[in-house]
Amino acid sequence: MKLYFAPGACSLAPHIVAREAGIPLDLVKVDLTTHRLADGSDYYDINPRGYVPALELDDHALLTETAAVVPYLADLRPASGLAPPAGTMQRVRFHQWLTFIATELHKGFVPLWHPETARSTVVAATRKLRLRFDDLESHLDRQDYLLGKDFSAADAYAFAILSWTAVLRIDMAGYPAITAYLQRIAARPAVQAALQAEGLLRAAA
Ligand SMILES: N[C@@H](CCC(=O)N[C@@H](CS)C(=O)NCC(=O)O)C(=O)O
Repeated sequence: MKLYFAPGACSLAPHIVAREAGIPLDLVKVDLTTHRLADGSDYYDINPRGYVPALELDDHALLTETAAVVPYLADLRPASGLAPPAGTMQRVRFHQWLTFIATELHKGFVPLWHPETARSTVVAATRKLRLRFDDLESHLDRQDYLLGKDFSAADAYAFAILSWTAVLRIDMAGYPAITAYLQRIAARPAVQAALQAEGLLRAAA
């Protein structure tokens, strides 16, 4: 399987899940400015939508949409416990979180990435994100992970997206539970390995 990714993008979520589940992946880096691969080939020829993540299966089928790719990978290794079994209420909660992350957090950040976004739009988008952070903060104040005491694939997605607060220098001082949550996830060996592979860890001095 091949994962088309960009360092620190939402593709970090399936990357972490694959490492947590012990699924080997070929990582293929996409330059999201030029939409080209390292060998110069046009990424639009692989994924006409132009975005990452895209997961190419061994039969060359292409899967996109983080909220679909993440559970797909988790379900390949049920014993990993990264996704609750189908038909359970926890599974419903799992999809509820994946959708919340995709639509309320992931897409909520989009205006903040573009330098040309009007100041008023940045203010409105940040205000909306903070409302979502407030909600998440009270949830994570009561439990270590989104689904309870155990890490799941939804946490990998939340980690990838919430890590953007550091890159965008969003003040998280009012969110100690979210901050501790991100630190807890960052400390996981599989997460460290994914960050290392994406070139996101500073080399030790
Ligand atoms: N609907 C897609 C959106 C993925 C997405 O927004 N990817 C961003 C990086 S986090 C991207 O590749 N942007 C570049 C582009 O759209 O050309 C998903 O949920 O996976």
